Order: sequence, then C-alpha cells, then structure tokens
Amino acid sequence: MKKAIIYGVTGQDGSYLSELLLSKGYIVYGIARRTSTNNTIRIKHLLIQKQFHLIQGDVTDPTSIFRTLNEIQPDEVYNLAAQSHVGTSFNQPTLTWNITAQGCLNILEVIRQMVNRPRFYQASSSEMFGDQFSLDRNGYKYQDEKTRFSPQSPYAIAKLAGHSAVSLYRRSYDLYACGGILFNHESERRGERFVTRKVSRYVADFYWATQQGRSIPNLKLGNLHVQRDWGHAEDYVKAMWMMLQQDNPKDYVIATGNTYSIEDMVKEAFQCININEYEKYVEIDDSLKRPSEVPYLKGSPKKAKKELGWEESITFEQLISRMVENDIQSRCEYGKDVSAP
Ligand code: NDP
Ligand code: GDR
Repeated sequence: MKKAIIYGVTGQDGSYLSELLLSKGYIVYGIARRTSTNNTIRIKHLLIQKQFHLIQGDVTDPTSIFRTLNEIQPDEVYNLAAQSHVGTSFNQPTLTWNITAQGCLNILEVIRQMVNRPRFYQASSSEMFGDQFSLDRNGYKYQDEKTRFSPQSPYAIAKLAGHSAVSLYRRSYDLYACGGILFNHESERRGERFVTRKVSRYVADFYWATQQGRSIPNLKLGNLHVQRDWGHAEDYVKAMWMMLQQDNPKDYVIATGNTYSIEDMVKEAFQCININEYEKYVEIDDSLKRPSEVPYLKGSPKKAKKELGWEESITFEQLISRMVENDIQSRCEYGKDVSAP
C-alpha cells in the first residue's frame, strides 16, 4: 500500500486530494498545524477512516518535517501548505514568505537527505506569471510552461521561490519533484475570502433575504475587470496525483483554457437565482483593490492533456452554479466573514 503525506490537508485542495488518494488505496497522513479553534471542518468526514491519519506539524518547523518524513517513510509528499491569500500577502509579506517559500525549501531539504526519497509535489501558482503572457498565432494571450514569470505580490514572489527550488533540487540532486502551475480552482469548499466564494455566499444570502421579504447591504468588491481562468478543485487534484505517476518529473500548467472577468463571474452567480440586474446590488470598494494586480490569466493545459492525459470535467457555469446552490443549501458552513477582503 502506498503512503502519502499531505501538508495543507485542512485546506480546499487538501481535502479533495485526501479523498482521491484514499479512493486509490493509499494510506494518507495529513499534516495540520495546531490552531486554537477547529480547522478540520473540510476533512471531518475523513477523520473516522482507518487509512487516514491526522498528524500535527508545520512547514515552518524543519525539525518536525524531518521527524515526520523519517518516521512515515512516505512514497509521495504533497506540499499544499501556504498563506494562500494574495491580498493578505501585501499585509503579511514575511509570514507569507516563511510559510509559502521557506516551507517548501524545508521539505525539499529533508527529502534530499533521505535514503528512500519520496516523490514531491509542490503547489505552484499561475500568480507567478503576473502581468506576463505569450501570444498565439491569432494574437490571443495565454500562459503556459514557457511563459516568463513576473510576480506581482509577496505571495507570488514566495511561490516563485518555491517553484525555483523545486526545479533546482530536481536538476542538482536528481529528486523526483514537480511544480504544478495551477490556475484558479474553486469549489463548494473554497475559503470564504476568495472572490468566487464571497460572491456565491452573498448570492445565497440575497436569495434567502428576498424569500423572506428582507433586503441586505450591497456586495462590496474590488477590481471587477481582471480576468481569471477558473476550474473546479476536484479536477485539479487529479492532475497533482498524475504528475507523480510519470517516468520523469516535470512541471505542468493546469488550467481550463477559458477566461472570464470578475464581473462575468458575478453576473453568472446572480443568474443562478434568476437576477439579471446584478449591478444594482454590487458596489466598488477601493479598499478591496490590491496595490498591484495580475490583470489576465488564461492557461494553456496542452502539455498536461498530452502527457498526463488530464482533462477538466466541470465547466465554469457548472462550477458557479454548484457553489451558489451549495451556499443556498448550507449557508455559511465555513464561517460568516463575507465582508473580509
Ligand atoms: P487553502 O488556503 O484552502 O489551504 C492552505 C493550507 O495550508 C491549509 O490547510 C492551511 O492550514 C495550511 N497551512 C498554512 N500555513 C501552514 C503552515 N505553516 N504549516 C502547515 N500548513 C499550513 O488553499 P488551497 O487548498 O486553495 O490551495 C492549496 C495550495 O495550492 C496552496 O499552496 C495554494 O497557494 C496553491 N494554489 C491554489 C490555487 C487555487 O486556486 N486554489 C491555485 C494555485 C496554487 P489551516 O487550515 O490551519 O489554515
Ligand atoms: P487570486 O484569488 O488572487 O486569483 O488567488 P482571489 O479570489 O482572491 O482574487 C481573484 C481576483 O478577484 C479580484 N477581486 C477580489 N478578490 C477578493 N478576494 N475579494 C474581493 O472582494 C475582490 N474583488 C475583486 C482580486 O483583486 C483578484 O484579481 C487565488 C488563490 O487561490 C491563490 O492561492 C492562487 O495561487 C491563485 O488563485 C491562482
């Protein structure tokens, strides 16, 4: 039976990846940091499974990484741990660096010194491209594995450092290490401070308020014009696993190849409850705009499709409608702070 360690198991992707690996017969060791309040809501259904073990640890603590990896002797290690909110990284750049960049290096260093080295997956990000893009034959913009990186936030700088370390350790020490350059992926389990979930939760609240004849304050958003390539997290964690099953380790872009503005996404979400004049309920709040933005992301997943056989199965419209529907049903399962940036 294969053994996998997942750093960042309590997050959106960690929960879906755990489910995927358990379904493939793995023994999964999820590493979660100690928190004063419960952070296991996304994995509570897994805690009772015999093949799933929750272990305390932190990527900023090399000693605990050393002990955990040497005790478990895993076949695969997935590093999904990060301070993953781009906006927050402008306010907490050092913390973001310590977790998101140094954390990756800490794990690589331990693996390098092991006799039986596990395969390693690093959660790299499309944010690393920043304002850069390539042009196709018809002059359309896209990003793929050959596009230049130009990070536009402390988060993206930290991710690029981690990604570069993966590539260096692969070349220098012959590690099986892959950087999955994943574009935005969302789900019913998305953290409530990311824009899709903030919108789906607002639309759900709006729906219930209207049913009860009440009104609620307008939805406050920052920049509506930036464009993102959005897929569903359940599809994207499959790509993580696939990258670690190849003959040779490589980096891959994982994306849908479609792009939408924040405004398109808001419109789509309101249409799920049959509201077309969404503009009446949305306000721009300049304080939610970032000091520096990534204006346009549209990934080309050609290499992943060809070499891994990866395919997405959930469209943008299905993604947004699943999120809105879920929030209408369960309203605010992950907390109540919808107004946070
Ligand atoms: P989440 O923010 O939902 O999850 C992040 C995870 O990292 C949480 O489990 C969190 O724990 C954990 N974590 C934070 N700090 C530490 C630490 N010091 N030690 C150990 N664990 C820690 O992110 P997602 O699931 O959305 O993303 C997974 C990874 O993929 C992240 O690295 C993210 O940056 C990256 N990524 C995500 C994309 C997306 O669109 N979702 C796209 C590209 C990359 P806790 O629950 O305690 O906070
Ligand atoms: P992103 O996701 O920064 O792309 O990072 P987020 O959903 O936070 O923002 C997407 C875009 O929407 C704009 N925006 C707002 N964003 C938030 N959070 N709140 C708002 O009110 C709001 N209004 C407009 C943002 O400015 C931004 O342009 C996500 C994370 O999962 C990263 O960890 C991951 O690496 C990248 O996706 C790929």
